Amino acid sequence: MPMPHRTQMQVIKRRLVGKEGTERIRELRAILGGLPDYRNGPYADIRKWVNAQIEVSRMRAKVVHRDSIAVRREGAAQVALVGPPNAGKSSLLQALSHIQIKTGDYAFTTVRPVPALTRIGGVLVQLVEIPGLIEGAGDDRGGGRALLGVLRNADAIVYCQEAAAPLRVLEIVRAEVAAAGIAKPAVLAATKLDEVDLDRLDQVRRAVPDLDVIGVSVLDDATVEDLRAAIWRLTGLIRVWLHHNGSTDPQPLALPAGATVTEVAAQVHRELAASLVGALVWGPSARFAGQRVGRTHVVADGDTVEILR
Ligand SMILES: Nc1nc2c(ncn2[C@@H]2O[C@H](COP(=O)(O)OP(=O)(O)O)[C@@H](O)[C@H]2O)c(=O)[nH]1
Ligand SMILES: [Mg+2]
Repeated sequence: MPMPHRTQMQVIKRRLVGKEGTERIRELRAILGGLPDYRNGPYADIRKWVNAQIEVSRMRAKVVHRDSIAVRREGAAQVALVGPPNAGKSSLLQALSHIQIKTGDYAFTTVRPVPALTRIGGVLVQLVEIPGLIEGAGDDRGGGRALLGVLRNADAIVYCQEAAAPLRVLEIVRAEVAAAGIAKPAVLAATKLDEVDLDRLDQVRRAVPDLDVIGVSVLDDATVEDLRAAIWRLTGLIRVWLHHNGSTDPQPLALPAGATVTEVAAQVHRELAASLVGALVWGPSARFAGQRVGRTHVVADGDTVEILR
């Protein structure tokens, strides 16, 4: 004869078959409500098991939620475009990366992060538009917490705000990011520059002294290129060209500032980093063209390097 608590366990498991996510959690809570409240013995164990199941289901629900919004990293760095709806983020993404994105005049046109690759000085950098990060994001208003999660993974932030808009709007967004404990290198893109007088940019600069302010209009290519250059500075990366078999690669490698010749080799191939004995260097970090250096030589932006092994 089966013990009653064992039967109970079978009944519980049957009730859970095919139930996922919130439905499963709801069922588990109902089961919990129907269990006798014994502190010890088999029923206490069942209670413990049900509670653990609720915890696991909750965690799964969270993970699924996060994954569905996570952005797969591509390129040498990931830079997030953050700002209120209608600030011109999608338009900038489009202007910087030549991709086709739907833009609109109304709030919340974009509801999910939109990634796009752009080439800056020969290096691929991933831009991610964070849709309307607004007041209360930390309390998960408008799915804000998942968006903050995307921001947490980024290497740098471009705050976007209409040059004409009151700066209070930017303060709200920055406060939200700071409250989430996110501190990244950042600039402010003062957007739709074509809609304001030139002295407005000076006003913005005075009001936001702690951020580099770049005035930009998608109607003015030169300002878009200014922003592109500012984004590159934000990444903190340097570019090194690889010379091998008598020619130099057309595309540079991107490395963190302070990288050594060994790290250059590692980016080409892990084994190359192990087998290299030194390098020949042309450019800013070399005392003379073609200087022979050791494994620990620190390269500089604009160097050309030939690995020796
Ligand atoms: N005049 C002008 N309008 C712009 C500029 N950038 C974006 N817009 C317009 O502003 C509106 C909102 O732009 P959008 O890129 O969707 O903003 P998002 O919500 O921040 O992504 C659209 O109607 C755009 O055409 C700009 O540089 N100048
Ligand atoms: Mg948008």
